[in-house]
Amino acid sequence: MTQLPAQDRCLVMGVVNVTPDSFSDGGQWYGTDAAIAHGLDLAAQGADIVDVGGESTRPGARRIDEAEELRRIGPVVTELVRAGLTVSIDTMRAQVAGFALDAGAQLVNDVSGGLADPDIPRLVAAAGVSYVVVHWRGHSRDMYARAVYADVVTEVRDELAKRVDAVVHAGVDPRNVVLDPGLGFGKRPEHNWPLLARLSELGTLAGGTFPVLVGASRKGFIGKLLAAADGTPRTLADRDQATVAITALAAAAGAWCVRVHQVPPNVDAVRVEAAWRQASR
Ligand code: PMM
Repeated sequence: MTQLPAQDRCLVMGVVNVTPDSFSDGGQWYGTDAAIAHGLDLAAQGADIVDVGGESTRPGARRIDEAEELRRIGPVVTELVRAGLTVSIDTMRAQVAGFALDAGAQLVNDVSGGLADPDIPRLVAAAGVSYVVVHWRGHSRDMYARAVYADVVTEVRDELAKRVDAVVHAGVDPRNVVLDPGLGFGKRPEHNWPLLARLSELGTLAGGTFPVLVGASRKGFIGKLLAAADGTPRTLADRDQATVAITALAAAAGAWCVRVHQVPPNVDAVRVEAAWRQASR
């Protein structure tokens, strides 16, 4: 893979949500200055990549318009690239991806895998950057209506394979494709665990082998697993330890990168996993 940091360990992508309403850290880094400072902090804490997003995809979220998304991410992407960070743009819109690529972003993270805006793959192809193709069945507003699976791992693999065919057909170099099972996107808690448990199968499909990105950080299925005796989900702030556990297990299963909100303990986890793996050679 070109242009992205190369490490002999799973990479860590830090999340910069420039949104007032993301489920995981809604509003905390909403203003331009706060978001830039947060991105710089994440990089200083060891994030290999920072992922900048301006549109919340929380369950039930309604879309914002393109001008608003651009207004949110524009100065943040520009400033973080200028500071020398490896920047990923988290968007489902070609205009937004195009802006970020012109500003120097090195990765497009499209949670719709090219389904929401079919112009994204062409842009990615022209820029020659990496493209995260996430498994997705539709917008957040009513995504649970589509969370129906007979065999979630097989269906996610088959649907991702179709997306890989489509984006490669649109010109994306297969060597630049990264796959993501899309934890929580049109998936109920019980759908996410088999995808994690069989992570090593997800990267091999459509006749190729692809790096896999895992975005489990603070998600609802962790909150449900760790719910109190009365069923109250574990609070967002107290899901980071379990996120770190998933990071270690995902790295051991061969994940290329984990997307997380709290960087330091996840960097420790991938370093532990790398030392463990190297010692076993
Ligand atoms: N999850 C969210 C947003 N972007 N991108 C990728 N590649 N994979 C994910 O699982 C993913 C994502 C939603 O979480 P957030 O509100 O914490 O950003």
